[in-house]
Amino acid sequence: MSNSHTKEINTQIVISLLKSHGIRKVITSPGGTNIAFVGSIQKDPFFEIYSSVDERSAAYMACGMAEDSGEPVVISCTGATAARNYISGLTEAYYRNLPILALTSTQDVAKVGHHIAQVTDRSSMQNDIVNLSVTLPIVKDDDDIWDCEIKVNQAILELKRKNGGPVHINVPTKYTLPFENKVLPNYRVIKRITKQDKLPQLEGKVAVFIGSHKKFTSDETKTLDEFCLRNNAVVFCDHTSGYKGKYRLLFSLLAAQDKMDKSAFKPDTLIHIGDISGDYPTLGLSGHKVWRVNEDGEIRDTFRKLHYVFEMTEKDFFSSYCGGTTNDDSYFQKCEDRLNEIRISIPELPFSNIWAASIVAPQIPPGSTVHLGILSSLRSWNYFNVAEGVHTASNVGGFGTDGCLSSLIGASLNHSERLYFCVLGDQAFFYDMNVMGNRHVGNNLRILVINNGIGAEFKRYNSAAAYFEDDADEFIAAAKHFGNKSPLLIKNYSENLGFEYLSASNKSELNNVLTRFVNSEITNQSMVLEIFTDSRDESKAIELINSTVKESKSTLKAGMKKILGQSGVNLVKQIAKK
Ligand SMILES: Cc1ncc(C[n+]2csc(CCOP(=O)(O)OP(=O)(O)O)c2C)c(N)n1
Ligand SMILES: [Mg+2]
Repeated sequence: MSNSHTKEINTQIVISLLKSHGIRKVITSPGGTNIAFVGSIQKDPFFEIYSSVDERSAAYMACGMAEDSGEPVVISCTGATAARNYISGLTEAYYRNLPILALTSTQDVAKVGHHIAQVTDRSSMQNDIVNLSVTLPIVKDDDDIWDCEIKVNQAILELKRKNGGPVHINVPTKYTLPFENKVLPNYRVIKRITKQDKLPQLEGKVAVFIGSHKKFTSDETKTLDEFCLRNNAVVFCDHTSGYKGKYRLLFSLLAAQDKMDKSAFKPDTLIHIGDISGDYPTLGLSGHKVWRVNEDGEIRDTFRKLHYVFEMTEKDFFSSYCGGTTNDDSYFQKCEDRLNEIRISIPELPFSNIWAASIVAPQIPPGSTVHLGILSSLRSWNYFNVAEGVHTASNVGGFGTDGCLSSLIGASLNHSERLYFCVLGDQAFFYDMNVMGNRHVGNNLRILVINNGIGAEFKRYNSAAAYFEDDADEFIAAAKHFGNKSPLLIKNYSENLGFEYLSASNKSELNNVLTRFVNSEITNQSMVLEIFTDSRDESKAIELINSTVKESKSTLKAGMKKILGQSGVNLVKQIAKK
């Protein structure tokens, strides 16, 4: 019985992370729902445990203990009205920034409101009792484990954040018995590093992943370039990342390869900066450990591998790691060489958004801006570079099909002497077309509409909707709306609003009108270029470009073995046979 612990994983995670963060002091109050926690720690010499029947008193004892020792103190109580009695002590802690972790146990929160004895609703907190309140799930799968790890780390880190203060974790139990004698598993610890802290050492191959990002200043670019030079690092970018420095790799083309072993290109440490990214393929190349750098200091675990969050500016972070003397750029060279090899091997693609991107992207005049519609257009253009001096953007904050043209036009009003391009699908165009009639619209717009008469995103060979084949057309991909690829609808609408209209239904027609469309001079009228494609060709083009590299089965197997080990390979084989 000595030192045995609960099988309930949510509580295991709390205990494991209390230990990892060095939190020892606990004041428990008697009850049934906190048996999982108290029964697990009561014989554990790591913890220093006190008992208090009165929860109000426990919370005030914690105030005194935390103030006197400078250490965080955990208070643990059960359901019924127990947690209500923490309120006065937590109020004291809140106004004095005392690090108290109120761990309130409960039956399954789904029972709230169903006249179940002892189940009370803890879903709303008074404004001035804790700085953060989280409720853990009962763990049923890996997603629940992840949810618990993040919430518990967040709560524990909040105890000391800024001036520090009380936090609340609500943890449900199923009264699971028996307890186990096995060693308590380790769960992922996330640490927050500020400018005052000692910085951890960078390990292994280093890549920087930039999500959508504000434009980089030349000073910021210089600092990131210096960081890469000193650490043999690379920068994974897409058209929303804004970085144009020396170590930029527009990596989607390599990352999207379905039949390639990409393990050699994965970093050991990935530095994550910027916001949301639509570069799905590169998001899959995260390597082993992720460090997030952002002044907001928030735990944003995009890759589910976060180990540190650096609450500081990117410039402070990157310049702090420029001490070394390495001048090695072998990682960058290796990535760039492979990327270039793939680029020149791209097979002949059918007439499609991707094919259009391959010929339009390189011809966008420097000094222009390009707005890319989500998801197909951004993905298509992420395979290809644009000239230096072309600014690219996409509405990846909310990934709406609804505002691409409006955002373009808003941007274009800033500089009437600059060209603003946009690439978007038919559904996105028809959604937002009224803005083309806005009276402020100038003659600096070039709008490329990929009209495939459907949400081709849902006709992709690797989309979940592919399961339904043609049955996806009517409602999932919403085919045949808006004139069903009418050759006149967009033409008449744009011309009546004073736009010049161009169109193409195949490669040679597009080649014929392209010079006009990418003319670097501002002409008298803004332009619309509508291209008519077929969603089957759209899907085929993605499939073809994603299998530009065709590695032999044995190379792939060797790569898989490197990542998964022999037992992992066997497991994959078994699953594949089913
Ligand atoms: C406001 C909004 N509604 C729905 C969606 C879901 N959605 C994502 S892509 C897409 C289809 C877009 O079709 P289209 O603009 O024709 O581009 P295509 O995929 O055909 O290139 C839809 C409906 C969304 N992202 N935003
Ligand atoms: Mg479409």
